[in-house]
Amino acid sequence: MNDLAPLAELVDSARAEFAAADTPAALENAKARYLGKAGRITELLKALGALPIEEKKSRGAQINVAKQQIETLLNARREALAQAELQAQLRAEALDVTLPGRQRGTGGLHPVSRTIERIEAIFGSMGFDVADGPEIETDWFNFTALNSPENHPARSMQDTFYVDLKDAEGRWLNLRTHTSPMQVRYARAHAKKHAGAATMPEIRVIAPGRTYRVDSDATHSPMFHQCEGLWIGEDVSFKDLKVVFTDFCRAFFETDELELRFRPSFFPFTEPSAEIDIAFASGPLKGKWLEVAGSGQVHPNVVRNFGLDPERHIGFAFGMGPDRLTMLRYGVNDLRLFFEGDLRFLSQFK
Ligand code: 2NL
Repeated sequence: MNDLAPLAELVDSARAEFAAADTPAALENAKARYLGKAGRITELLKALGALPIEEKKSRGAQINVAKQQIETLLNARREALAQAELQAQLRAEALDVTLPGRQRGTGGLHPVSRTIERIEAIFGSMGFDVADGPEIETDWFNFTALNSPENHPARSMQDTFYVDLKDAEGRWLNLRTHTSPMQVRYARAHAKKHAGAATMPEIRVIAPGRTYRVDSDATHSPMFHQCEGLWIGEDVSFKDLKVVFTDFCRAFFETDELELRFRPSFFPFTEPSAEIDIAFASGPLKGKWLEVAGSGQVHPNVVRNFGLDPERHIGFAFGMGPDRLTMLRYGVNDLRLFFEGDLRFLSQFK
């Protein structure tokens, strides 16, 4: 009896079904149809029981050969599907190592911060300390100590930002309108430290920082910067102010070719007072007088509020705007650009 032909066909059809199975699950289903409990090979083996012993042996051997061939086909297909899955995963996770790396942007100092650092370095070289302190001030430090009259317009809500908090005297706190209150704090601490001593070291300090006024246009920002300077000693005069400020301007603008003009003015906290103008001898602003600072001899009432005797301790003070100095130095004509935080503008100063 030749039953080999149907067995060969069975192996061929298993090969075709395994090849058609394109997922491991489909392959296991196909396997069940041949080798499972009710699979075709299993059925054939079960049927052996009814045959006589000699036939059972030879037929059984034939079926087992077919069974082994099908198992070999199954394992080959399993291996092929596992390989295909691995290759697909590798393709999905592929990295292109030739792509350029992600850039990490470099930061930079704000142009106004650069100006303040330059101011600190220049005055530092002349022996000035740098002080900083609260941006929310009391009425006394911001106005009264600086000889500002009780009814001065600067104290009005139209000019000054008030905070919904009161100090020990029941007066509203404000956002400091200048950095002078910090110098008052510094001078008072200095005077207290040396109280009772025969001599007191000079006060030489600058106070840079944020200041606030109710004002907003191309040349005024509600938040702006100020840097004030103070030099108090026993014989510090207006002449010293002229020397110090001239040296500062030459260092800051990196030229000796500039003129300074001290134009009489008025501030409550100084007497006499002067606006300081400069004019460059060359460049785009040649010959044009530019106002860069206010200044003067510290008013005796203010010296008294430092806790010092104005008959003994005298000196000068000045105040300037680092924002305006930055505009002058870089030729920027709209102050608001500095405070909008647009990196396309700011990164040009790195
Ligand atoms: C201006 C005017 C000035 C001062 C600021 C000052 C500070 C103390 C005592 C006396 Cl503690 N004066 N500062 C003096 C004169 C002018 O600034 O126009 N700044 C941009």
